[in-house]
Amino acid sequence: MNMLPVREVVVTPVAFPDPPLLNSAGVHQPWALRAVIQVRTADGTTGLGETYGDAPHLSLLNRAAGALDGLDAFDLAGLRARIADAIGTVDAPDRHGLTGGSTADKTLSKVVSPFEVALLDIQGKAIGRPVHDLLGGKVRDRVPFSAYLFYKWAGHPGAEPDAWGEALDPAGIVAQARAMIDRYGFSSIKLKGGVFPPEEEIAAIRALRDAFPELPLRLDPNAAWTPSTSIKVAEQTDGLLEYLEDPTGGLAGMAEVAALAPMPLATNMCVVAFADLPEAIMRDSVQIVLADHHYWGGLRASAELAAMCRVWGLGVSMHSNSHLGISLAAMTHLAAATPNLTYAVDTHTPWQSGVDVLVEPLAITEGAAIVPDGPGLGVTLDEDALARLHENWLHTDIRERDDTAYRQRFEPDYVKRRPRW
Ligand code: GKR
Ligand code: MG
Repeated sequence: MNMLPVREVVVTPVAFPDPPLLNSAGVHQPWALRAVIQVRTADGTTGLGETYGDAPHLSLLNRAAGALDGLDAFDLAGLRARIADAIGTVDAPDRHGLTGGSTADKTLSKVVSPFEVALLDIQGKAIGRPVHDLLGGKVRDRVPFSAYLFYKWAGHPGAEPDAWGEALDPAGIVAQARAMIDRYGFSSIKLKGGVFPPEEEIAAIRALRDAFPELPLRLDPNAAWTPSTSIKVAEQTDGLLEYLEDPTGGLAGMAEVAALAPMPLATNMCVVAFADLPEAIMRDSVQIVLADHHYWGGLRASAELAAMCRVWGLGVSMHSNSHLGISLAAMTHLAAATPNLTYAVDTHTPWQSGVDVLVEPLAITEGAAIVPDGPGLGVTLDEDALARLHENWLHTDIRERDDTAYRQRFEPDYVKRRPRW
C-alpha cells in the first residue's frame, strides 16, 4: 500500500480588511481574521485549508498541527482521533454567537475541518482528481451564490468611506444590491437583518422586491426577534421570502414560529451539530439547514448532513462568514457534489474587495462559480499574498472577532440583546 505520510503542517494566521457590516451582535471590526493551513506530505505534496483565526481557535489549531506527523493523508478517521487526543475535551465558543451555541464536539469539528480539507486536497492531487470526485462526483458545473447584503456604516469610524458606502435604509440596501449584482450577476439576495426594528427591515425587503421582482429574497436577523415578533414579520413578508433565516433563537422558539410562518425557516444557529438534528426534526423547528463545513467537521461531514436532510425532507443551503478563496473553493466543491443543495450559497466574497491568498481565486460571474476540475481543490497558494496577509495580522491588535465590543467603542450604550424586538 502506498502511504502518503504527513511531514509538515504550517498554520498561518492572517488578517484582511473588512468593512463595517452591521448585525445583531454589533459591527465587523476593520480586520477579519482567518488561519491558512498548509499540510505537506513526504512526497512534497501540499494541501490547503482555511478556518477561523480567533486566538483560542488558533491555539487549538497549533496543538492539532503538532499531532499529525506520520498520519496517512487518506486516514481521515485517524485525523479526527489524533486531533481529539491532542486538544482534549475543550469548548471554545465564539464571542458573537452568530453560529449558535458551542460544545466540545463542535469545537473538535471546527478544529478538524481545515485539516480534513487539506488532506482531501492532497488526496485529489495524489490521484489527479478534483475534490468533488472524492465527495461522490459533481452534479453541477456551476455553483450559484447569493448577493449577501448588509446594513453598513459608510466606513470605519475615523477612516475614509469605503467603496460600498453607507447602507442604513431601504434605498441604501437597494443601491448596495444593485452594485453587487452589477458586478457579480447574482440571481438571489440575502439581507442580514437584526439591526433595525423589524418594520424597517420589512420595508427594505419590500424595496428589494420592487427593485428585483424576479429574484428570490431571504432575511436573516440572527435571532434578534421573539417568537411573537417573528410570527408577525413572517405574516407581513408572506409571498416575499424564499426563506426566513433564524428569526428567533432555540429549537422551541423556532418551532413556534415555523408552525405559523407561511414560508420555510432556515438556520445556521439552532442546528449546528448532528446532536441538534433529532430534536429539530421532532419539533419541526426548521425546514432548511445551512451547512457550513467550517464547523460541521469538514466536507465529508457536511455531505453526511446533507444526506440526513434528504432522508428527513429538510432543505439544504450553505452558510458563510468572512472568508478567503481557499474556503470559497472548498464550499464550491462541496456544493457541486451535494445534489440536494438547491439554494444559492451564501458568501462574503464581495466584502473582501479582491484581497486573497490564492494566485487565481475562483471568480463569481453571472452569479456562480465554475466548479474547478483540476486535481484537489484546484487552487494555488500565493506565498507573497500569504506573507502580506500575515503581516497584516502581526500589525493589528485584533486577536478575536468581537463585533459587540467594537460597536461599543463608538456607541458606549450599545448592548447585544437577542432577542431585541
Ligand atoms: O458576517 O456578520 C456576519 C454574519 O452575521 C455572519 O457572522 C453569520 O454567521 O452569515 C452568518 C449568518 O448567516 O448567520
Ligand atoms: Mg444566518
